Amino acid sequence: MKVPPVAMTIAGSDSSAGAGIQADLKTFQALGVYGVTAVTCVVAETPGHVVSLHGLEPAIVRQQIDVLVSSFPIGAAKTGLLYSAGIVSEVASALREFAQKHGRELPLVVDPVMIATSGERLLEQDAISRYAHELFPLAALVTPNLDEAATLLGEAIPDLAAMRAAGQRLVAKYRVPFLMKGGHLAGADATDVLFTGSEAVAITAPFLRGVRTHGTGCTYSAAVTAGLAAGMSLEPAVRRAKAYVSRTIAEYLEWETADGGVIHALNHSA
Ligand code: PXL
Repeated sequence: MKVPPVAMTIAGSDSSAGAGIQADLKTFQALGVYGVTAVTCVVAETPGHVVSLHGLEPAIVRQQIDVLVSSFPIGAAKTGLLYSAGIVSEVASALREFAQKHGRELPLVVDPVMIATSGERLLEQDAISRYAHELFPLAALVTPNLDEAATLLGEAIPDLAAMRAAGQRLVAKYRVPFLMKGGHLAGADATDVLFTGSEAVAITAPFLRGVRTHGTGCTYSAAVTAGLAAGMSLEPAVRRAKAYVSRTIAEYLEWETADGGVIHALNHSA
């Protein structure tokens, strides 16, 4: 008999399986954690193109969370694409109720997914302020990329110095740890900075050119969640997650399409 750690993802379904709950489950599995899912929306897409996005009723998302937390010994959870303001509030309410009932918070990684790597908007505009007021206070870690951090602060983040300043401000404002993901700052390295309030720790890996990296954000936050579910503390969980994501990118998968293009995917067996 085996008793693996359990992690819950609350996120959208990506038909191409590179991002969303599919990426989360592959990541949990690869890191020895059993994953359970609360689906928020269904996205019909290929890695470069979102065709349609259909959100579920907040009550349906709530039912999935409630049935999971009342049966599985969930060690940590993450949120990915939450789609609407109503879902953000419902998720926050379910997690607050969990904390009240159990006398402890469920370690929560909040990946504030707003825009796809391909540029399409995924989150309704009015959901952003709900994140700040309702979900961030419950987080063990928030993992914005530079575009998401810029949206949260209302200003551009053009370089590493601006990223460091932005991280300090986000931590001071919301009083929870932030992992600022600098992968979009094209340079020789992909540098992220973990802000815990007392400290700012840079975490770096070589930047790999020419790979279409749909799903890296989901994979990264899922890998951190897997670490927390297994009892790791925050910084080691983030360092291991960064190494995991880098591996899935370095050993990427590739197919040719009928029209002569290529599709890339992260390799979770790497
Ligand atoms: O990569 C962001 C993302 C997250 N979640 C879902 C997605 C996407 C990108 O397309 O479809 C469900």
